[in-house]
Amino acid sequence: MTGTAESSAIEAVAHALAAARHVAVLTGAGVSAESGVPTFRDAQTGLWARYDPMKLATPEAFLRDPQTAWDWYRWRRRLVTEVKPNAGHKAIAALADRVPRFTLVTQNVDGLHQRAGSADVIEFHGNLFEDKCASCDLREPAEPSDHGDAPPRCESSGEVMTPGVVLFGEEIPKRVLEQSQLAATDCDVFLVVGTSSWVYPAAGLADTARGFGATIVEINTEATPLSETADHVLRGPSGEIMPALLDALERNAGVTQ
Ligand code: BJW
Repeated sequence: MTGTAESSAIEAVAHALAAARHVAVLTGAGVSAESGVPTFRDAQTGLWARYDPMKLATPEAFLRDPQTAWDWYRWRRRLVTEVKPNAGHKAIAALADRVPRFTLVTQNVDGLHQRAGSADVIEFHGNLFEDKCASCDLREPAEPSDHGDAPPRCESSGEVMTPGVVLFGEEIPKRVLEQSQLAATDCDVFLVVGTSSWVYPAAGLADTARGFGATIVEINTEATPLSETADHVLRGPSGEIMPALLDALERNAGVTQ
């Protein structure tokens, strides 16, 4: 049991999960923090201490200084290949098998949910291991390359490519947005795990879910704009809270069988 969230709050959420027909989960960078992937708020470490990640994740950064933007994304690609999914990712993957219907929407681009065993993950902000051309829409798997290598250019348009992620000011792919909104309107419990709930339209999914009657649960180490309105707030690291929730759900199932 985690020493942070109240055990009564964990039991209450487990109870809601046990009764749910459809559980939807929205995750953010905090879920990968315990694997060693810095969050956006914490990302100004070491080599990158001088840079604001929120400014690097923009089309303007790629226009102004593509080399620096690419060096940052290549550094992150390398980092992510060197880390492993943590107990939070694994508990989310296991939760999918404990409820009748399950949807996982992640803002993360690191592929760690899939490596933990989650299937059909909706990648709201795309995937770090693709390159895309903003000019002709060509997408291709990322070539392994190093810090300092020239930014990749599209073989069709000749333009500098960007990683296959959704940068600030870019549109969320239509199908991804529709699938996520559909899950938010249909679920009975909406878990919001390890996200600052600042970045839209992802942050708006909790409002949609609430509007359609879902129980909203926030799992986060810190307060966020969602904390005030969530039905339950489980304060603590997702690598502790998610396994504790899963255990409580199993106990609940044992009692009701
Ligand atoms: C833990 C933990 C542990 C730590 N356990 N927890 C409405 C109002 C105002 C502005 C807008 C609006 N609608 C749209 C906008 C503009 C903008 C926006 O939202 N700006 C805000 C900053 C205000 N949105 C956009 O630009 C979006 N596009 C758009 O709206 O397009 C419209 C359009 C229409 C038609 C034509 C064209 C356009 C796109 C947003 C794309 C965001 N992209 C990024 C980069 C992705 C690629 C990459 O990874 O590099 O996505 S930015 C960055 O933020 C990344 C993340 O996915 C996203 C969210 O961050 P996240 O995951 O919440 O991380 P952090 O670091 O912020 O928080 C971590 C949390 O974890 C913290 O709360 C910690 O406490 C917690 N934590 N350890 C549990 N162990």
